[in-house]
Amino acid sequence: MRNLLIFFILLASTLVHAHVGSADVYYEGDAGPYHLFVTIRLPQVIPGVAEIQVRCASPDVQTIQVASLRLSGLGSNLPPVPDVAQRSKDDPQFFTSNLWFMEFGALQVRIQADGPKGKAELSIPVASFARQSLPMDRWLSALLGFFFVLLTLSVVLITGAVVRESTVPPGEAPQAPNRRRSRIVMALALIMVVIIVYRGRATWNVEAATYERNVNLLKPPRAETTLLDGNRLVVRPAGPLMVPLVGQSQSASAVKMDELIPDHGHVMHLFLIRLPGMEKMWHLHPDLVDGGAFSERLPAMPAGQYQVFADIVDKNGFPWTLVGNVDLPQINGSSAMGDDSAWEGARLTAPLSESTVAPLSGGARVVWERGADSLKANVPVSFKFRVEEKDGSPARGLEPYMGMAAHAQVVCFDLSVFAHIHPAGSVSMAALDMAQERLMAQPSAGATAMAMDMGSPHSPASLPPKVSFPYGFPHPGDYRIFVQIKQSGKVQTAAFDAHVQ
Ligand SMILES: [Cu+2]
Repeated sequence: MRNLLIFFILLASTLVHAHVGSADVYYEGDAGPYHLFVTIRLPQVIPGVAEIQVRCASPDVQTIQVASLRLSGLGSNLPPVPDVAQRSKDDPQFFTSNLWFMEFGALQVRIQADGPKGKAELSIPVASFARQSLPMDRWLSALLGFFFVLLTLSVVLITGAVVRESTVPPGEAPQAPNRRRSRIVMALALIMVVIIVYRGRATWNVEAATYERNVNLLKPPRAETTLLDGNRLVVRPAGPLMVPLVGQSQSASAVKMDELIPDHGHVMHLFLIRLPGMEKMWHLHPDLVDGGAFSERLPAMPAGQYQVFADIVDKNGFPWTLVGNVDLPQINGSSAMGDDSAWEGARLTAPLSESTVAPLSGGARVVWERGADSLKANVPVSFKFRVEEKDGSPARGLEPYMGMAAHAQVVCFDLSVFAHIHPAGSVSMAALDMAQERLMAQPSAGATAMAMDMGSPHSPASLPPKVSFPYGFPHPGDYRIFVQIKQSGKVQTAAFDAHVQ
C-alpha cells in the first residue's frame, strides 16, 4: 500500500534540449515603441509556473501583460486573458509575472506593453518541456500516508458502528445479531475501500505514465553520424523525434524531416567541435537528403574526435538539438565556403585563462566589453562585443551573416551546455518568425502589433561595429563563447573563455 503514496518517480536523467542544458529564454526586442529585455525561467515540470521578467529600456511603460498560448495549430491565435505583471517598487522599469505553462511543446509568450505611446505587443517562442518528474517530499508523503490509513480505517469502523449501535437504545449493550451484522458490513466496507483505492491507483499510474512519456518524448535522440566516400558526413537522428499531440494526452506523432522549418536559411546548423581541446570549430549546413538524413561534404579537417551539435526546428516551431560524437579520419577537402565557417584557436586550458580580446584573421579583433564584474549563473546580461580594425578603429564592412548581425555559440567546457544565440536572444529564429506571423495575423483590438527587432538590419551596407546578445549562463563553470560575424564577404569567428560563478 505504501507505494501508493510515492506518487512521483524521480527521473535521474536531466533533459537536453532546444539548446543543450540551457532551457531558459532570453530575449531582447521591441514591442512597438518600447524596447524590452525579457527573461523566461521555465518550470522544472509541466504543468508548472514559468517566471517572466521584463526589463523596459525606457521609463514610460506603465503596464505589462503576459499570456501563454500555442505557437502553432489550434489555439495559436486565441490568446487567453493576459495576466498583469507586477511592477517592481524599487525599479519601475522592471516587471515580473508568474505564468502557468499547461502544455508540452512549442508555445509562445505574448507580452503587451502599455504606456503614453500606446499599446504594443511582442511574441516570444518558448519550448515547453519538463526536465524531470519531481519526487514527493518525504514529510508530505508520511503525512498523506498517515491520513490514508486513518481515513480508510475510519470508513470501516464508522460503518461498523452505525450498523451495530444506531438502533440500540441509550445505555444498553448491542445484541449479538447486531454485532454479527456489523462485522459483515465492516468486511464489505473494507472490500469497497480496497477497490476504490486500487482503481484510484490505476488512474494515477496512467497519468504518471503519460507524463513520463511526454518528458521522454521531448528528449532529442542522439545524432548518428556516418562518413561516406571519405569526406561526406551524414547526420541523422538515432530514432524518431516524437512530439506529444496537444489535447490528446495518449498520442504522439513523429516529426517528418521534410517538414522541418529552415532556421536562418538552413534546415540544419551543424557544429563540429574538436575534442578535448575545443581548438577547432566548424559551423556547417548539411542539406536534407532522402531517408530523413542530412549530408554535407566536409571541408578539410584533421583526424580526431569531434563533438556534434545539430540544431533543427520542427514544423510546430519546436527547436531540437541532436547531440553526438564522431571519430573522423583526416579529411581532404576545400576550405569552408558560403555560410559555412571554420575557426581555429587556442586549446582549453586548466586552470582557465579568461579572455576578452580575440584576434580575427587579417589583424582585426573582437573585444568583449564585459566589465570588471565576475559572471554569475542565471543572471540575464546583454553580452556586448565590439569589432575593431587592426589600428583600433571601429570595424568597417560588416555585413549580415545569415540575415543577422552576429551569431554566437556558448559551450560549457564539460559539454553540458550548448546554446546557439543571436542579438534577439536565445530563441530559435525560425520559431521567432512563426511567433511574429501569428502576431501580425492577430485581429488585436486596439493594440498595434509592430514589427519586432530581429537583430537584422535594414541597410546591410552599414552594420554597426557592435553586437550584443541577451543571455544567462545556466550554471557555474568554464565556458567558451564563439562570436561569428561577416566582414567584407568573409565569415569571421572570435572565441572567448570565461568563468561563471
Ligand atoms: Cu545563428
